[in-house]
Amino acid sequence: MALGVVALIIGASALGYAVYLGLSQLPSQLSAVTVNVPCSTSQPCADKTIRIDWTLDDSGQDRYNPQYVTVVQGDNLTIILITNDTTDAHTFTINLGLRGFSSSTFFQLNNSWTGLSSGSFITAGTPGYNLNFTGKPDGCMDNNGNTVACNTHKMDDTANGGTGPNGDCNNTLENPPTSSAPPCDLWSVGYLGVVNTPGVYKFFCFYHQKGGMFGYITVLPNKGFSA
Ligand SMILES: [Cu+2]
Repeated sequence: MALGVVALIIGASALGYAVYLGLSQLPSQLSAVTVNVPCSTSQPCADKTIRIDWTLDDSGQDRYNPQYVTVVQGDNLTIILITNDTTDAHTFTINLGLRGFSSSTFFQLNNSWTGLSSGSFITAGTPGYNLNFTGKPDGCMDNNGNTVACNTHKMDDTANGGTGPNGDCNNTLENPPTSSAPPCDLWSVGYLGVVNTPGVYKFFCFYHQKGGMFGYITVLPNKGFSA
């Protein structure tokens, strides 16, 4: 009996987790968290700048920090993607369903500087595969899903032996990466805009999604929001 109850609890939580990870709709557990803040698309609840760092987890895998972000329906979001990797390029890519757009529409920041690599999760010969980017990043998309010039910046790292704000990252691919070059401090900023559709939305790195570099933005329902 006790075993059965435990199994039931484990089963139920496993299901809840699967639902949470798999759907872009709000999990039932979170629907109860509905807030009531009067705001609209033209008068957002709050302006929130979300800083997303690239990091490595305990086993050396590429990850985002934070991986989970919670905002309120009607918040006005700006995303900063900061990557300080020695070898690999990273993106912040998210479906624009949280702004009420179709599932084929994406917002994307791209920190793929000259000299970086797409890494080992992209198959050679398929889009995005590049072991040594030779130009500044492209493929960025704005908050309406339109292609825009990437506004990626590189820190002036000359004092640390780097190549300066316009130089290459100088991280020639080694396998495994053992580059002694300094990490390449990159950042880009994108205006994501007012999130008007509650749900759980996955954001991911185009190059490392298969390796687990993804996270979720939860948009809590807001009774006080009007379009
Ligand atoms: Cu990545």
